[in-house]
Amino acid sequence: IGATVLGYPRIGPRRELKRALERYWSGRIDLAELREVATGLRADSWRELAAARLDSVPSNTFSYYDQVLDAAVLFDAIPDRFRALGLSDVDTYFAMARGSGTAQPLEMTKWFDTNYHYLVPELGPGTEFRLVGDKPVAEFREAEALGVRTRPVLVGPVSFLLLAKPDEFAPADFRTLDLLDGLVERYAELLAQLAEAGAEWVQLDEPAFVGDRTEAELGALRRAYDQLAELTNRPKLVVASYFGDLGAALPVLADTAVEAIAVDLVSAPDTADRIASLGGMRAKTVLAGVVDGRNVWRTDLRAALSKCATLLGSVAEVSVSTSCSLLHVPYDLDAETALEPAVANRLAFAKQKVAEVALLADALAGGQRDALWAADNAMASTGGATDERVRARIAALRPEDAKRVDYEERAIAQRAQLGLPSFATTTIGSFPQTAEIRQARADLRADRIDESEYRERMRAEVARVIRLQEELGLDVLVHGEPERNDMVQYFAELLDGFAATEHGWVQSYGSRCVRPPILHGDVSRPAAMTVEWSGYAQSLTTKPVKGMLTGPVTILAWSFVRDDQPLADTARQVALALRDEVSDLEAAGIGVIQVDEPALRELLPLRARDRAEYLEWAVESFRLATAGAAEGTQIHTHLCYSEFGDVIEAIDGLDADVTTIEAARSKMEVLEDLRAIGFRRGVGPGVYDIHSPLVPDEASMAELLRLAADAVPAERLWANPDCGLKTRGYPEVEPALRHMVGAAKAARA
Ligand code: THG
Ligand code: ZN
Repeated sequence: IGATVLGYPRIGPRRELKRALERYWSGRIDLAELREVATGLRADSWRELAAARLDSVPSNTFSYYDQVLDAAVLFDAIPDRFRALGLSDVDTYFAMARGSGTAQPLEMTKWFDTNYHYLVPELGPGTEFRLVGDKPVAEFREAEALGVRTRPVLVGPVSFLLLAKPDEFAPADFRTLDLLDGLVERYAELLAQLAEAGAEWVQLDEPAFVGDRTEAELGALRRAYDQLAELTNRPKLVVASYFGDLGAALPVLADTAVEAIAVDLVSAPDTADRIASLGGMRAKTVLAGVVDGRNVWRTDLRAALSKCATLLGSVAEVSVSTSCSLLHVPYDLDAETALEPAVANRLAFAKQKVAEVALLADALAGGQRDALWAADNAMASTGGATDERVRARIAALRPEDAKRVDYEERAIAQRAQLGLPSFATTTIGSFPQTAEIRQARADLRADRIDESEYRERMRAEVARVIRLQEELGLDVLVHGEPERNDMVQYFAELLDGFAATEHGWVQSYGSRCVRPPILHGDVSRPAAMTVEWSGYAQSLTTKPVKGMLTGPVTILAWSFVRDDQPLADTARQVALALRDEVSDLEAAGIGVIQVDEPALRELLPLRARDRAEYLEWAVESFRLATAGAAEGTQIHTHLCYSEFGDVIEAIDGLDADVTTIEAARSKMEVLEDLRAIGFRRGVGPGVYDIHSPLVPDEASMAELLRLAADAVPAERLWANPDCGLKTRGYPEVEPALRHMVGAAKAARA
């Protein structure tokens, strides 16, 4: 294979696909126009990759929404509620992704430990896979017509089943893996079609095997690839893994007759040694993932080359590759014009990483190495800028800096200070981002208004949101966060040690993108970040206003983070900056402060053996950020986007006075987990699902509160929505909050 990448971004260098999708959904363009945009983006990528001298160019890495959804539709795993809509193929596909009428969309969940979300296929004992689509074959032919011979990429059959879930009708003993044999037969059919179309190689992604797997699951992997390898009419197979080490799955795959295995040597460098000691690998090609596919740093080319070289001699062929698909990084560093040269010089986005792969493959094949050394030497420095004051402060930390006085004592001080009722009502922080707010931000960016006009508009919005909350009768108010674009980007722009990009968009799900900030040096806080807004809001009301901060783990999870020091060290620096913000908020009269950690679960290591260490620094950094608060200051935290059962002890360890958590959809199951570990502090199990446009009625929320009161004493219960209201509109939010306040009153009575 020589030089390749496991996948490429697809949203478009200027988010062309995002715009086309949203126009198609709103009826402003037709399917032909959407297809034209997609065809153009695919052609551009293939040509670019071929011109960069990759020996093998991936195809079928394009998707209109998500590659797991693509696979489900390809094999006809379409739940009846979507078939019943009677829509065209493409609109059925979008209905599965986004819902339609009363048909709830497929569940969306995090793709391993990344900020990408995939759609969860729903399968049952009655699911009969049929090869009904031709996307991989059609895209292979499309590239052939452009003169590019590609390697179609598919989610592998075993990971597909492990990423899916039983549908609502499946019996309790149904396992999605029960469907393996039927699915493998369909993959065999597809492989035959691809071979006939002229594909020399096909890549099957099996990332599920970098997590802990049972013997039965490893057995399924063995069976699937024994069957596929045995086929006579098929292309050569690469089984790709990423985001970690294959562990016990490596010898399993080594013993099958697949031709190649792709391994992530960035997150699991020791895999190279394990490969050398496995006899089964001698006849195989190894795709050595030495160029980091999910972070933005330039590769240390000398180190990468010697890593590849250690494999020479113990396997049949070594190809140079990325550690995972480049889907997780922005397109092109050259599009950035405002980055400081000292930072830009350390970076590589997708296009630059492709060039690194090609350079490494050349050097490995014994070709010119001058270019390689020149590129390496041009890197200004390998590490981030250090700030001696930050270092000294961290060195001087003592264990008691992460400890508050006992909760019971704090609760007494807070009761005296805040005097809140049981079932106290609050919101999670953000109010709807209206068209006016977005317009003001766009006007500021385009210099149509100046900074002071922008601030005036935001203050007017804060005042409006405060008046609304007073009228609704909420107990703890928020300023509504109109001034924030994104809960991580906003803080990164105000902290030293971070850089922002102009075009560095990365797909989060479907047409939605984020622009992760780049954390490149020691982090510090040049000035207060939120005090002006929270202080202004507090000046307008006698009710307590809750200050709103994003926690250290979430700031790291949703940024590109320096890789020259342990994450725990970086987290501590961010925590200290937040600690100073907490103290400034207190000085400005803010007595309730929320520090959000929605990504606490997301960064949980994929293997159980690594989890305790992660949770220790994650919890410590939260405590460091919050433990400087006075005992009368009430610290809240908010968690969402995940099921929290497996980090429940860590949530307890955060020692927040109040924890608000997504619970409406799971009928308060999280309360059982909290009760089981003897959680004794304040809890706000979200009583309404903000992801749905439906306005919940008072009775249903009162019922949820009563349910909650069976698990947690009423005086420690809060009534709140299950997440921020940023993506909703006022026509839903106002009545929903009115009903929620009514439900709390009913529960009190
Ligand atoms: N911020 C960041 N990451 C996140 C979330 C977030 N990951 C998980 C979760 N929330 C869901 N993800 C998203 C990501 C993007 C958007 C909504 C939810 C979104 N993006 C705008 C778009 O694509 O149109 C762009 C926003 C902007 O202009 O900055 O709506 O909250 N970091
Ligand atoms: Zn949330």
